[in-house]
Amino acid sequence: MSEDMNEEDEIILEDLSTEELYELMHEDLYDGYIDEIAEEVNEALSREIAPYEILTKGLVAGMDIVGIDFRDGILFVPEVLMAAKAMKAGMAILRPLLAETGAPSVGTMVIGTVKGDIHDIGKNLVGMMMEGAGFEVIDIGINNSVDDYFEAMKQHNPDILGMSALLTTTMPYMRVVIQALKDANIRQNVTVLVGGAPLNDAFAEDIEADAYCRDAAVAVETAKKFMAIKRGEI
Ligand code: B1M
Repeated sequence: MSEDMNEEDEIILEDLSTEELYELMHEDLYDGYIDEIAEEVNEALSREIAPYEILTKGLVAGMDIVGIDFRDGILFVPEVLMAAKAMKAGMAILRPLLAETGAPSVGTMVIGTVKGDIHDIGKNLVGMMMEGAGFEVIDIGINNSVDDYFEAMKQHNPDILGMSALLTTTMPYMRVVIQALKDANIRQNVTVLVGGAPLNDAFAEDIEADAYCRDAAVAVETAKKFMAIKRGEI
């Protein structure tokens, strides 16, 4: 997609407008250029652009383009993995800044991707944003069975259980986890929030989750709302 490395090397980031910088980030994410993405995120930060804007307009928008070409058979798994690595490099720079609120913990969340599913970028993003909003986040990673969720809940007694699924074949596992919570008579102890590209409100309602969260910002808002209800504030 982008020019060869020599031409790429000639680009002087400081000379680019912010829109051009975002476009370059989209291209470099597409090409899986880890170092370049890190430099571009740092350049954006040096312009005092809010970390959340860099995340959404630079990284997430770039990953959307990767997703479309993956769907259309233009990109394949190895290239998408490289793009994912570049995205993670950018997110690693932004993570502490997004989490830098200094606020006391407003609640605890256990979050993990469900069994059979190894997608973790969206989940990581939700975790970062939740930390940024003052939540204590326990990220239990990918491919989680009912037992994994139960173990984490036993250990951390969270206010919120977050589940992520990116595949139409793995999203039904959320129902399995919620049913297991009911069977163990602990469903009422935790707010269950679910998210991931193939989900929607109707699915969340059908599986009896407390809410579907379209993106990380909605996850934060929704979690805060449920915490306020729990504390009897609304
Ligand atoms: Co996969 N993949 N993938 N993939 N992959 C999708 C999901 C797909 C839609 C691509 C496509 O066809 N267009 C498609 C699923 C189709 C379907 O099920 N209908 C797909 C497929 C088919 C597959 C494989 C089966 C491919 C194969 O092997 N043949 C395979 C499955 C592996 C497995 O899990 N068992 C596979 C593998 C991979 C990679 C390993 C190469 C890589 C994952 C790397 C990683 O995550 N470490 C990958 C990627 C990167 C993608 C796409 C391109 C990008 C996903 C992503 O990171 N998006 C994706 C296409 C797409 O979604 N556009 C695709 C960016 C991220 C910020 O968004 O994850 O949606 P998202 O998260 C958002 C919201 O959804 C929400 O907030 C996040 C932030 O705003 N959210 C939550 C997510 N989780 C939440 C949890 C919450 C709340 C909100 O809890 C409270």
